[in-house]
Amino acid sequence: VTLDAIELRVLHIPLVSPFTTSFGTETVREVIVVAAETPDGRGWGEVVTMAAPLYSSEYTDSAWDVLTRYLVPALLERRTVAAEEVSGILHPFVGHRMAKAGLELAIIDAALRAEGRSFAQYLGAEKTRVPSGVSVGIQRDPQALVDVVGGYLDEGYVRIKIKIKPGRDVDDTAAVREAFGVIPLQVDANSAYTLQDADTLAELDRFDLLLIEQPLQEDDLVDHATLAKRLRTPVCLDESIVSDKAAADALALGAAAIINIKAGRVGGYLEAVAIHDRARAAGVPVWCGGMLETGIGRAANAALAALPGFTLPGDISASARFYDRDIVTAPAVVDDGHVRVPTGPGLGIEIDEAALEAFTVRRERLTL
Ligand code: OSB
Ligand code: MG
Repeated sequence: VTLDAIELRVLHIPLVSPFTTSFGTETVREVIVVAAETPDGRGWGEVVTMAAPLYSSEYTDSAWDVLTRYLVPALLERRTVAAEEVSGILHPFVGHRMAKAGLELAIIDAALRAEGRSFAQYLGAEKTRVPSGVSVGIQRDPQALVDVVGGYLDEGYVRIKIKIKPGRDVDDTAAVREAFGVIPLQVDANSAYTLQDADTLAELDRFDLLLIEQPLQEDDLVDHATLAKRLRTPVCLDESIVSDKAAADALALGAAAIINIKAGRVGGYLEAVAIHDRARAAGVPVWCGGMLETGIGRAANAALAALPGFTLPGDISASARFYDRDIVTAPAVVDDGHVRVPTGPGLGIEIDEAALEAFTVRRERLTL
């Protein structure tokens, strides 16, 4: 596509309820939206950084800085870029994978809209709808957690993931298991433990969980492999899988029996497909993670999750699980436990310009 300009915005979108993980509580989703302006129209992307560097080293202002000073100028200088060239052009800049991913998505969307081709088809999707799991934050106490989980089960979610942290693990998991029986259930620690906690984590074995997600730190690949030998529950990595190379290393070490794929965390949807392909060849199941995406990222995730190696339900929930008002005209819904894979050109979404404006707290339009 030919790039006329790239517009960046920071949005503040209120959450329907606070979202608490082992690393903090969010009440507003601060997110960067990217619009790639071309002669044929705009393409949309979303940078999934959070406001503070608690989940990963990136955060809103680091992404804004690297985008405005380095990444966007490098693309604008080329004037015309193919979607598949973006990661190579941005490769000299170390790290900042979420920033790169959001920018790449906007270019891919612009290119596919011009071609009239869907993102799902472009990625190699094989399904028309994907099973919908929900990620449930830490609540006031186990009974409150049971109440919230019950609500999501009533809405049709086919898999429950609960967030855990030290002191809020075994009892919370036991409460959900006792209340609902043999539902598909998994836990996510967001790096809150160390190898010293192996005995506590082994207590979770009795709940027959689908997996335990990211118990240890991002760079603890060897410790994850050691922990995996002590647990019956399969170890799934999220934070640690920052690239296809990291995925290769994790598989070689036996650090991951399952991989959570998030395009932002790995630097883009094309890198995400590479990890999918690698895991599939190795017989390792993958599922699509989430980052409280707006309708832009949610549409892209649904397409990614429709690839054949995504054999476990992802964190692919309805827009209404997080937002009263989204920035797309037809926010994702859960129907019979599934979300539809968009079929329109590009991401197959239309931006609700009024909502976009209403949530914008910062904007900059960059040109050559
Ligand atoms: O660890 O999967 C995670 C949200 C923000 C940061 C990290 C994580 C999450 C979630 C929410 O679990 C997933 C979703 O968007 O539904
Ligand atoms: Mg996670």
